[in-house]
Amino acid sequence: MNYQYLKLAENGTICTATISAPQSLNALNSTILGELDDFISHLDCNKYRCLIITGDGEKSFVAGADIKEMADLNVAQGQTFGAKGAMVFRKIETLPIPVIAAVNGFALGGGCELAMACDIRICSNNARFGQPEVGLGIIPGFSGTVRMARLVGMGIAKELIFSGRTMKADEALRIGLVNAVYEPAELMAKAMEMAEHIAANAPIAVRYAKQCINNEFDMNADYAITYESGMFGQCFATKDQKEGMKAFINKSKAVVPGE
Ligand code: CO8
Repeated sequence: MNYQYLKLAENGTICTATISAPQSLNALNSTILGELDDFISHLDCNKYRCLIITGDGEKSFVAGADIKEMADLNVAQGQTFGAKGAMVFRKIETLPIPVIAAVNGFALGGGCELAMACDIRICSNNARFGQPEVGLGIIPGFSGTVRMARLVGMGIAKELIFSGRTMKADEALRIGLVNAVYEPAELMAKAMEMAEHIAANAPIAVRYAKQCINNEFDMNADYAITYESGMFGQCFATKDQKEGMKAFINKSKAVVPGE
């Protein structure tokens, strides 16, 4: 896969996708959204066990959707652009394998929304998060009003989105928007370490766990508990479960075949 704005790298079973449009601080134009869509749609989730998404350079993860491209849109075009971003981000959120956002600077507007569509967020101490859309006369349009409240609670989400203010990494950590903060030079190594840790586990079990957490979020507790029981049962159809438990009982190290 060769893209203009997306740099891809692989390290064993870990894939890293770097959004690269440094002249606009990696702002998302429709070409980049199209490339992300193509990449996510074709990613081999049997080969890779974890995906890391980051931005090129030390200054910015993604500084938002491309304001220059949006400036002259009409209502229908605005809706189409919003829906395109939302659709791509939903594909990321529901990708079978875990996705880590390594936020290496500005994550504003669509950039914060992209990070929130990932399963886990870690960031550098120079990262800045925010949904500044209302200052531009728009609202978050790539599902920020949906995911922010779910991640940090409705009161904090409303304050952040209504004020449009930018938040530093330590506050993002405090409110639970990110899991950990690192020195900029350490960020990618830490993301890789986390990805390798995840990838060392039984991949089908990790997928089922992601599927459960995503799908159960909107279910009532009774449905959710039943759904989890069903998925739990499915684990016993895997070789990984047989190998993993046999290794525990034999006091040996589990080598899970991923089947
Ligand atoms: N879109 C387009 N270009 C951008 C963007 C952006 N979001 N952000 C930065 N750039 C460009 C700048 O215009 C500048 O280009 P040029 O050199 O040609 O003038 C270049 O990147 C460097 O930026 P700055 O000179 O501004 O760099 P600073 O270090 O001074 O400032 C900031 C960095 C604070 C990040 C500043 O660039 C900024 O405020 N950027 C905009 C942030 C923003 O408002 N993001 C939200 C955009 S709206 C959005 O994401 C909505 C998502 C949902 C869309 C739904 C569609 C309907």
